[in-house]
Amino acid sequence: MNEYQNSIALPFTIIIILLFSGCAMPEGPVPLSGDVPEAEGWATETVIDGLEQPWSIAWLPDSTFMISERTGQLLYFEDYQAEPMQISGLPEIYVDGQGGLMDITVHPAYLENRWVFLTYSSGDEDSNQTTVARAVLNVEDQRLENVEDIFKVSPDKDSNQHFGSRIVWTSNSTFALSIGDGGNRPVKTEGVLSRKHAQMLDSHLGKILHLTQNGEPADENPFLNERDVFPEIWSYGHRNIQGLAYDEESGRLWANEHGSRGGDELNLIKPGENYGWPEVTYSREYWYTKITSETSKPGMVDPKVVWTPAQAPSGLLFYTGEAFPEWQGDLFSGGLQGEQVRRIILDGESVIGEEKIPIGRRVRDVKQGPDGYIYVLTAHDEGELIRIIPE
Ligand SMILES: [Ca+2]
Repeated sequence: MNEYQNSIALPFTIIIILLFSGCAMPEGPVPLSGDVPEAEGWATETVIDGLEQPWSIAWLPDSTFMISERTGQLLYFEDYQAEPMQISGLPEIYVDGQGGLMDITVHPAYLENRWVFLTYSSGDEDSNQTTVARAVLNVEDQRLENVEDIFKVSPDKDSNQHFGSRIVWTSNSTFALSIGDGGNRPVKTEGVLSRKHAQMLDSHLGKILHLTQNGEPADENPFLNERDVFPEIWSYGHRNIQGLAYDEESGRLWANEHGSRGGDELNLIKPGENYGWPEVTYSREYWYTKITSETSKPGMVDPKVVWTPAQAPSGLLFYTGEAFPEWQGDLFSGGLQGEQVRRIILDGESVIGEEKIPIGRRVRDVKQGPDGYIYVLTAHDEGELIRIIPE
């Protein structure tokens, strides 16, 4: 080792120690959740394989189901053994980076209106946005009809990152919709660092929105009559939410949220509240410098769980099924990076414990099937539908 090598070796060693020790992570009022015990009494079975980057699964009232693939296909399955049928009539989808065909959901009164809703990235690399489309599903012909873009995010952006894009129904005619902040530093939108849009109330980026089935702001939204504020906003200060769950009994809305490096969050969402990004966060830039030294501030809501190291959460379920009576009333949160599902044990609004269900593959979506089992989609090119059943 010559003198020059020696002079860079020591600082380099210190950086490596900091990177792997975790001791330089920001301190704050919420304890960091690292590894947790494994849940008991479950087993997994692969139900479907060969899916192309599946993003979401939704069942129709007759227990047939659809799976969206990010690369732009919507598949319909009559049962778990059947060959998939490709549904035609989709809108033109901008498939790039994190964008493409994303969430798929069935209207609560589907038997009356045959409506399905999907989220996708529209536009092109210079100008794109998350869009919600509503369509009538013609099952006989495997076709979408009367396809209508009922909501488009504003402003347009030119990155292929952070589309957010989960939908969860909050009543028979309204839904919450998560929208990402638009991209990592140094990505800008309309001349402003994209992440700063999360704190801007005249931008949909970095928000949870609350819409009617026609794409209008819902009646009870917190900012309906304020000047220069987008009336669709339900909560703000979010980075990128890819998991939303609604507890119909209590009316609680839960969201998991990607941090940058570490600092992923579980939040209890209340209307009008600020969840902090990027003013307060437990996460760091991907290259490890601080985003901010603050993890908490008055007027901003602390997360219920902070995942460091990152889970990269995607998919969130509030479980009510009969297959796992002990798990009723708990949340199940998928992890792309974590390659597991986290059981988050709830007592009302409090998190009282956490367990893991290792999957060993990147988890994109977590849903409860009509049979009460938990279903997991893995995000790979050769993605799978995995069923979690009692052992
Ligand atoms: Ca936050």
